[in-house]
Amino acid sequence: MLRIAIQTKGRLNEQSMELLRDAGVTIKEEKRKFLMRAADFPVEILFLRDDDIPQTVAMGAADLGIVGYNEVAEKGYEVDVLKKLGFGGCRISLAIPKNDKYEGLEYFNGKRIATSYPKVLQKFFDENNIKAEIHTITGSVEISPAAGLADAIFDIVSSGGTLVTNGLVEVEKVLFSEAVLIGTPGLDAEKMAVVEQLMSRFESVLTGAGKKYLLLNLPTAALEEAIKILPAMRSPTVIPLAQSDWCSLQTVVDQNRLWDVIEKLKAIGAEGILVLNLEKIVL
Ligand code: PRT
Ligand code: ZN
Repeated sequence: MLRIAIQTKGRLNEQSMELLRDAGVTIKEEKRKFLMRAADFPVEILFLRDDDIPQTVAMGAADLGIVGYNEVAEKGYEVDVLKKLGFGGCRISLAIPKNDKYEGLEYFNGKRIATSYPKVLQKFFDENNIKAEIHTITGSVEISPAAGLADAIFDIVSSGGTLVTNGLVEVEKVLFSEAVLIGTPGLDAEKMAVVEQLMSRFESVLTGAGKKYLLLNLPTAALEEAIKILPAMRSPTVIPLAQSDWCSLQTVVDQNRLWDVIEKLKAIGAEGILVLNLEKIVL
């Protein structure tokens, strides 16, 4: 039985559960315990604080874990980073009071920096020959400068809203992070087989994410033009319609190209365009 550790609650919990569910690993939500057996796959889910996931996986108390790469980098335990999971994107950045003049990293020499990521920051400063005082705090790092506890901060940024609210400005993006699947190094062959099955399911879910299924009718004369517009995985599926000079076309499109593709197809005569959600792509 494979054991996978995920965050109990917090920013990564929902999407970790969703990824597992989409990969066919489901648990009965109503009576949630800290360790639960999946109904349909040989996996147990262990719910932990995100801070504890790297160590738990390094020790082998869980075989796999889903956690922010930032936690993996800070904790420094020996784990295999098996897969980037495409959610929980953020960065850890240095930020300073917005009215301070910033001309480069030397700014930080002799300064006090508040952070929950002292190891990542120390490494960055060492690499750049900066000597600063790192103050490790948990909790609201962003209020430290205003409270007179620090000159600058090193903290997670995603939209940047928290920095603005606290009168700070991001000056150095040090580490980019997203949720990753980590594994205990040296899992035995039996467990590795299940890990690989699970990773291939994740791959299918992640490949489908951000994609839409497009169905439309098109004058057959415009087909060649349409194929140039459509970035299909191989080529689009074309089905003849009862009306002989028309056909139906089906394909997969990246969500961020969707409107561009639709507008171009309409311009060459496409009609009855349907956009459907796509759950998975099994490659
Ligand atoms: O209880 P537990 O210890 O499990 O959770 P936690 O409170 O330590 O972590 P949680 O749930 O807040 O975050 C879990 C993971 O989500 C982090 O380790 C990151 O990998 C990832 N993540 C993604 C974020 C953010 N985005 C994020 N914006 N984690 C925290 N933030 C915070 C940040 O600390 C800052 O206070 O959001 C604020 C900044 O957000 P913006 O959008 O205003 O820039
Ligand atoms: Zn935490």
